[in-house]
Amino acid sequence: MTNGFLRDNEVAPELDGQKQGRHGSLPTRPPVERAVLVGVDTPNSPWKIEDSLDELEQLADTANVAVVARLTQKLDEPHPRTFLGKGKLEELAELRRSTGATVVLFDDELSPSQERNIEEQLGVLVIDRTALILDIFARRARTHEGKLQVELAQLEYRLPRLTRMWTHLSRQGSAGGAAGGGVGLRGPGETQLEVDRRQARERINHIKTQIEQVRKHRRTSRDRRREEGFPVVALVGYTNAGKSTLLNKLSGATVLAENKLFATLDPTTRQVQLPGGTISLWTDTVGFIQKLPTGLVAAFRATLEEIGEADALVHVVDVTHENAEEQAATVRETLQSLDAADKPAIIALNKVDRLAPDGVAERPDVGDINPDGYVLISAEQGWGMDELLERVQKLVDGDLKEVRVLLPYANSALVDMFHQRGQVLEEEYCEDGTRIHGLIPQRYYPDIRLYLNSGATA
Ligand SMILES: Nc1nc2c(ncn2[C@@H]2O[C@H](COP(=O)(O)OP(=O)(O)OP(=O)(O)O)[C@@H](O)[C@H]2O)c(=O)[nH]1
Ligand SMILES: [Mg+2]
Repeated sequence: MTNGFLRDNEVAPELDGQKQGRHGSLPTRPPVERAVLVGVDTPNSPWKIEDSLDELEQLADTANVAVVARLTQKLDEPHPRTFLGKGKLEELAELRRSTGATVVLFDDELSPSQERNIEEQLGVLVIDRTALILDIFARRARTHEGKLQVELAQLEYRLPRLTRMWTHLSRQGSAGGAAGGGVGLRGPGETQLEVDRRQARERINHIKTQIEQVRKHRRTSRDRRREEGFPVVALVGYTNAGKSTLLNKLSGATVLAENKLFATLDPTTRQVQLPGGTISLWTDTVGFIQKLPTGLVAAFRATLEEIGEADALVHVVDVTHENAEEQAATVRETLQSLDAADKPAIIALNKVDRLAPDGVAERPDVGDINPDGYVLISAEQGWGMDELLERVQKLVDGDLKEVRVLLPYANSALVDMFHQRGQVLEEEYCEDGTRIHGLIPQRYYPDIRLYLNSGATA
């Protein structure tokens, strides 16, 4: 199914389909791979190594891989050839043997040659964080666009690594995954390798063209939404923060929400009515994660354009997570890389139902992305929803603008709007309509522009 590194295609397709259910959740089945996790602790990494490995373990769990051991090394910088130091690599080989692990997961992206060197020494499959995330993405993608994006990212990731894959496959064929045999077998595979490279490049170009088409289509539907004047709110945040749960609560949607990383991959948009009566469109998007390689962010650019086009952002933070601050920082950085850091934004501190009664006072400093306020919410319990929506309404309404208008009686809805959403300072009923002097939110300015009456006083 995933065309991935990890053996998930051992499940019969009909069983797989059955268990996916209507939300497309992943079937739970016994893990087929056993992994050792490996992390390098460098001075400039913002996360504690154990926290980062905890997250890697969650990723492994999501990919249905059981973790049997961990290994870390403190280094000023990773070793250019083998990522770990020589002694540590030997220790890893021993640990791998004694635990019977079938795969070794590295917490950072490895260069193709590092991967090859480590694999040669260990004799088992070596997977880095990027490949693991790609594997999960491949399982999660449901829409045509999502699948295209994942396939493109996978192909681009694999192209420089094709030699290594061939070595691995040859080994599997000859010695059942045991070390040895790789070097000798590389010769006959060489021509095939060239063919594969060319095919991969052709496929990459083909997918790029297709993605461009989907993108155009998306742009058209976004333009239409814009013409219809619905403000667009994008839910952003770290994976597992509760974005989908929030969208479900607010809109009655049934987006898959579960305690797994990257539950959401394809964006979903639903209508949410704001307190002032405005219909807004909320888009739930892929969650962010630390060490998400720039290549992968780029692959999701089309999807993330939804964020770029949004009128306002709601940054959902799992305030109960030990690394809430680090997670929020990652989200800020990712938004910066998407040029979306100065959009009007509200920070929704979620899962407050899990905090001890006095826990709110200890809430972590999650910084801000141009914040227009913090709201404490529980998406699951529905707490804080009114306040959140009230703030979003203010955000999409924009600043107040002073105007003098003469609104025709035939257009009484505009008078109502003025009273509900703006502030009426003076009002007078005249022969040809209602004269109003007052303040209205920026957002409604286009509606009344026709009736501006600059000279006369109300
Ligand atoms: N206790 C509690 N749990 C919550 C709350 N909101 C979400 N959760 C749980 O947190 C987990 C993740 O929720 P999701 O809504 O899937 O998170 P997400 O941000 O959409 O995650 P991705 O799609 O993976 O990026 C689920 O198990 C939810 O039930 C909340 O307010 N309180
Ligand atoms: Mg989600």
